[in-house]
Amino acid sequence: MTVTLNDYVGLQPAWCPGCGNFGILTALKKALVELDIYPHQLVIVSGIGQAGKLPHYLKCNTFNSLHGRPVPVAAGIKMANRELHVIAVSGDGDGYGEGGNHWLHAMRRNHDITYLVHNNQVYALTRGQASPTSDTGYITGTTPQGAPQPVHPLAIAVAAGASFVARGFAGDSDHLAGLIKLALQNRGFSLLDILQPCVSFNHINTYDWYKKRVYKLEEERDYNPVDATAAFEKALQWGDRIPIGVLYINKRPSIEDSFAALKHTPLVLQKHDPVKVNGLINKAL
Ligand SMILES: Cc1ncc(C[n+]2csc(CCOP(=O)(O)OP(=O)(O)O)c2C)c(N)n1
Ligand code: SF4
Ligand SMILES: [Mg+2]
Repeated sequence: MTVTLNDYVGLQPAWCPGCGNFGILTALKKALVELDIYPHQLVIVSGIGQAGKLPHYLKCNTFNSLHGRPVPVAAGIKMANRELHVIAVSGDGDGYGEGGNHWLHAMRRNHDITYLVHNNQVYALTRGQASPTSDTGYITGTTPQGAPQPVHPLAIAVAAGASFVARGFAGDSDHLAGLIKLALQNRGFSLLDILQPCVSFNHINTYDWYKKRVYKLEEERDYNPVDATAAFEKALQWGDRIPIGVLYINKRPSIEDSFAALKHTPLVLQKHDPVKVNGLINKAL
């Protein structure tokens, strides 16, 4: 038996018609089916926002955490049971704003999780305020004089030593599915920033706006994603041309690989000895 798209059918999405999140949901399901990952082998953890609703629309193990908090929950799940595939899902506000500190240190520690960030450059659920990735000068109710300069999430990821850094576009779900597959296959922290048009609140960064600018890195013959300096340069590129594809690969042991206690048996299957645990706690006090 193999996994089919039907195995993943969840609730009916409540996103606006035309929302970029649909392209991401389609790509994710395609990637899971092509990798033959069964719903019971997968946990998707999300935060709060339009992106945070994604796990509701799939039938698998899910955990809807707090705003900005999916990464620590996902990291804990992976530490407890490294046999599971663990995906964390955020919006740009959830991931790079409220959850920025968790994101930064999870990349540095190299937790073996895949992080999908639906980047619509706006706080969509709360009706259109500026987010950390809103372009300079972007006017909203909270930024009447225009937003300050945005963060460059991929540059931060390269600097923090994430082991896989990529960008996809919700308007090209086949290409995006390929990137999700690569992210899931990487053993370590995989950041996949996804350009996701919000048709209701972001009337600047539209499908057309992105389509005119995105280009695929794999079509650049001499681009080498293991070169950190080249990756950093690409990660800062934003404006007339925006690269999508795999920007950076930094093969190194994940934190789970570094713990001797996790090497052979997942923590969840190990025998719990309360006497030993109490002894350790008393020693630490
Ligand atoms: C601690 C906390 N602060 C603020 C909020 C209100 N809030 C809910 S969603 C959201 C922004 C979501 O933006 P983003 O993460 O970009 O997701 P999107 O809706 O754009 O997908 C905010 C500020 C909250 N729920 N919890
Ligand atoms: S408000 Fe924007 S992000 Fe939210 S469902 Fe509608 S189009 Fe999508
Ligand atoms: Mg957003």
